[in-house]
Amino acid sequence: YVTKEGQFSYRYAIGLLNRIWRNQQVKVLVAEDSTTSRRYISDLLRLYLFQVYTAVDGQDAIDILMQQNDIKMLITDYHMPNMDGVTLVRNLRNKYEKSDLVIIGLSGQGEEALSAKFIKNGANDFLHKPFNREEFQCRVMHNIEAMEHLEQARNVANRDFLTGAYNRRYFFTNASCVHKQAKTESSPLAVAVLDIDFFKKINDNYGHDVGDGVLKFFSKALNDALERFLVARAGGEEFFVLMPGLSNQQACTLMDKVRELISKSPIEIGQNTLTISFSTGISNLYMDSIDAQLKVADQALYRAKESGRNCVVG
Ligand code: GH3
Ligand code: MG
Ligand code: MG
Ligand code: MG
Ligand code: MG
Repeated sequence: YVTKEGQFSYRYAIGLLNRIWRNQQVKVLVAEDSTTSRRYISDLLRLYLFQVYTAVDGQDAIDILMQQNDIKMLITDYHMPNMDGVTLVRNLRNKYEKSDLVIIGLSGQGEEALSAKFIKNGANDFLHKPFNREEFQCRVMHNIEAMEHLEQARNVANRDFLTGAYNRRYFFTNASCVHKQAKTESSPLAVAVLDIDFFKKINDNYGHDVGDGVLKFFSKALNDALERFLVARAGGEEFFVLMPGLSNQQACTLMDKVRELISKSPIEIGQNTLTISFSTGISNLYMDSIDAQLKVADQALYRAKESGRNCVVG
């Protein structure tokens, strides 16, 4: 990679290639009413392999963001009919954090005050038009990288390393908010504690790696079956599920379907094919805290184990 100034940087080139390779997964939306500008910006982004979407004004941008829920970056002009760029940013920040959607505002020559306005209303960055190609690319890459670093940090803090499921910390932070809200609204909130049956035997018979594989399978199966709800690995082979809006009976019915589905799914790990079962305890009581509610669910789980496992007790 040779820069315009003729300098060669091996590290920079490798970093850039890596970045471009990963850009293929990144969706970027360009909101710009001028056809020429829109095409120019889109072409620059496509050169770096981004998946590009375009909008002609603020409202159009909002509609596209709703349809494509995994757009990572928005590059928006200021002057647009119906809704200007700054209003768009202000509206979007009610829904998206800076680390969920990167927004870069574009302001024209002699409109320096606009950049500040963009930032104050929640944009991550801004560019003055007409911009230098290299500056544009550097800003875009830099902002995408910054977002990915934040995402990584968030995952390390909130997710379990082995299964990728939410961890205990994330569960309690979320569950206590949901619990408080359910109490104020007097709406039902079911909590389930799940524990794989005779998991120790799987480790003993097949080895720890297969045990790990089973945990990954279990975590994915739960998340797929219960995608509306928060599933977290509480520790070891124990998981929590938070089900706002469900009564005890509804939660038992749902968890029993999941129990049946998982206990009938063959798990293939290396040369081995095995099946597992799990027991579930559910509680749906207005207790003082989520901890108190989990304690009751845990007692129900104990009864499920006592009564022969592979069942739901609520
Ligand atoms: P029960 O039906 O009563 O729940 O029996 P169990 O064997 O599932 O329960 P027990 O608590 O006796 O054993 C749990 C085992 O889970 C013991 C521990 O070594 C294993 N374990 C905990 N975390 C991990 C892990 O991350 N990976 C693997 N492979 N095993 C784990
Ligand atoms: Mg314009
Ligand atoms: Mg146990
Ligand atoms: Mg167990
Ligand atoms: Mg256990």
